[in-house]
Amino acid sequence: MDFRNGIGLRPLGSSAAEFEQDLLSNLYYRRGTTVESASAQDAYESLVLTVRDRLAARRAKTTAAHYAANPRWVYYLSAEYLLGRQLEQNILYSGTGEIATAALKALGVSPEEMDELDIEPGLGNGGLGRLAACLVDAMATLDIPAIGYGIRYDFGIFKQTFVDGAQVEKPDDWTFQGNPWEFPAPDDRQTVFFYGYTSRDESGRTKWIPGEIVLGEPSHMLVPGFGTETVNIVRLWRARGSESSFDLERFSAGQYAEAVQEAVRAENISKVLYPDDSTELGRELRLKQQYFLVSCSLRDIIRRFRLWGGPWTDFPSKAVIQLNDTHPSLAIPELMRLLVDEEGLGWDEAWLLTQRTFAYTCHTLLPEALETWPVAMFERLLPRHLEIIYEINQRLLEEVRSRYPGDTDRVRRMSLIQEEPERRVRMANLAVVGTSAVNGVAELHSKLLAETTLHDFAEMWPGKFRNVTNGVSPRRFVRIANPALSELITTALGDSRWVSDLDRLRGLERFADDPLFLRSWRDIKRANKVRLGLGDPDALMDVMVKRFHEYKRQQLKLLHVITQYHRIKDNPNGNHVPRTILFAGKAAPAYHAAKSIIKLINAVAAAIDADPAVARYLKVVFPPNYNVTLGELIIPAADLSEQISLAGKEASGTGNMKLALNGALTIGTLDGANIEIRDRVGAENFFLFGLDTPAAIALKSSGYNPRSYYEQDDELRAALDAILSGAFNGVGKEVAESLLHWDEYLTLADFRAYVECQEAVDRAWQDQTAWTRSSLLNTARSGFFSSDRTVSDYASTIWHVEPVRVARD
Ligand code: NBG
Repeated sequence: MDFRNGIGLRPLGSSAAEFEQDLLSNLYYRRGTTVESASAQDAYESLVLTVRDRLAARRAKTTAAHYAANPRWVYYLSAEYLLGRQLEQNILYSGTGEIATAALKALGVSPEEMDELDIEPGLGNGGLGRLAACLVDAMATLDIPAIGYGIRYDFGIFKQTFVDGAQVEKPDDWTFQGNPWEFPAPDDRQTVFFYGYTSRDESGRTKWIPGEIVLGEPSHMLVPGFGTETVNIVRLWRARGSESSFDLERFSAGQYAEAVQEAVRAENISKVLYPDDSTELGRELRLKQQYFLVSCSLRDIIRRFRLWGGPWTDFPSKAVIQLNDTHPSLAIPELMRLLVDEEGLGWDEAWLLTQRTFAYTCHTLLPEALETWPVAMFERLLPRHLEIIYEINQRLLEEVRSRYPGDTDRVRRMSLIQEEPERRVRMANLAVVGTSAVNGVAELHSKLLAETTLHDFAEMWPGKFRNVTNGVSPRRFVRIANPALSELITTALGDSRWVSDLDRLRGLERFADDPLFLRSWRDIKRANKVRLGLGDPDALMDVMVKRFHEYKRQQLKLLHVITQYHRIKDNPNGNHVPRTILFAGKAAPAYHAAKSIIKLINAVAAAIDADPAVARYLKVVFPPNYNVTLGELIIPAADLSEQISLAGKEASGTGNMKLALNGALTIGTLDGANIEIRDRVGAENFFLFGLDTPAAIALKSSGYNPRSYYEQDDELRAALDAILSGAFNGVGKEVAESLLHWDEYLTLADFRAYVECQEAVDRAWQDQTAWTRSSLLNTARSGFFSSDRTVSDYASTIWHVEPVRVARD
């Protein structure tokens, strides 16, 4: 292999003329068409190739620099990536914006038309997948040698449509037109085993004799750094049958389905992203996906390790593997299997290497969201891994017994195997035991993890636990999403260094009392509302965008909307602050309670629209199919950011950060990263309400009775009664019933405090100068929430990696 990659290549020009020349060459030679007959798709793909080539040249230089440095690499394993559209990002990162726009004129198309053809790869569900994308962006920006590994699902997160207000899911065939951004690398394909049995040879070594063999074929997408030459990659695996999986004999005999069944079974592994981000689906195919990702990626990591040679003892100093939640935690027994069974290392040595190589990020607190798998399924699908897990467990429990003699309850809790009601493997316990660092994703979350969900482990190994507060990409969510604001910030600060050094936003504080500046700030917010095109741009834009989950409490927001509706109806000539309430987000297809809430929101929106006396002051909009692209339009237009989860339930939230950075004021509980946002932007620029975590726990354990709130609060009762009486087209009675009888997430308990806090929002809105000042201060003081800061925290406290700079030409 030649690692002087890229050296000696003809450099790609940086002038408009050269870009245009390359664009036309791509049109002729790669698309096989001409300017006269090119379709929009032809133009788009030629443009992609022209931009991509410029990044590919940097990629080659990056590879060469990395190879020479032989550094410790970060391998980020994640079942999900929500990368967002690539075109605008890659044009920005390659610095080709102006020359691309000029060149497109030659083809008679606009950059906006091209963006419309750029399909977002929806390979994730929500915050966890988008966080993975923000982290790989930051790793490249900080020149950290890294690869993100994931799955190239044929179908990403479903497309959400509404039929009579109800969510209906449509498949997301995101590669229908192909994906011009990716580089297939079939020569790096890997072989993955499933099922079968184990046996021991004469020397006592275990061998796994598989029952099914599947191929994993990688392709990668480029992950450029901003303001640097580094281009990293995400490598995504796609499952396929082996060469012999097509049965020609059967095909010839007319048994068409049977002829391809083996290949179809293999390909199903990477067919769909599971549309579920909090609860375990309990399906074998999902476990198969997880093992598929892990097995392909580890073999690839080892292949790369071997390029340099070196003994296994060096492995942890060349690779740190970050597990994004428990989905890839099978990597722990898989590395043990490779080291012990295939490489012949002793258990103890292999275990030390394994622990030193892995680190684990936990993204939840909900116990029901911690993955477990039935032992019986494991035994069938991954017989050798189950043996290894038993061995790890035996050693773990020995240690627990010797540290805490007689504490059988603790042994039961810490075991990797849950015994009742069904034997299951606890993946979070495995991930904690098999790694050297475990982190939560916000201060409160990390604290609660150590005190509750993972308490026994934190007590036994306190040094393993830490916090790394999440962050978001300032490129994606400010520079690209909000170009007008970015320009204003750059002008105010004198340069654009803030884009990769977000603490510089602090410099905006000097303008907090400058009326002209505040005027421009407000004008941009208004223009962003016009760009979004939903609701009156002079109304307060009140935004709740996130997955639908009862703990996030969209139902609380909705009860406030109904209350506001009633107040306006009762007093149509009152002094009401006009608001547009924007909801967006998807519910897991099998999550009926969340889908009922969606349907009810749409019904309430329709009732309000139909009532002209109310519609002047209140409008509810619910654009379907929330994704990164839609988020980039909505977030810059928001005045108010709704972060109203029950305290102690939202691990972090990252939408809260994106909104604050774009100058929205938060109304929120003391949950997740809200706490840190409030600490930074200042309590006077944040609308706080509701129970805190200890109060929520105390209320629950004292025997919470939601009905007492209903009985004592007239407005709450009126809102729930309206739903129960069928006022919204008869929709949503089950939502109200469930709140009255159960209300798992204390919605009714927080209702009054929330409504009063919304009154404070209305009062604050009346003074536009003060509001705009707060908006500016939210942006100025949110620099901490850059994913660059998150990645440098990981790099210094967990990964212990150094940047490798790629020289400019
Ligand atoms: C989610 C949390 C969010 C958090 C993201 C990213 C899962 C399992 N967890 O609060 O619910 O912001 O992870 O850390 O999807």
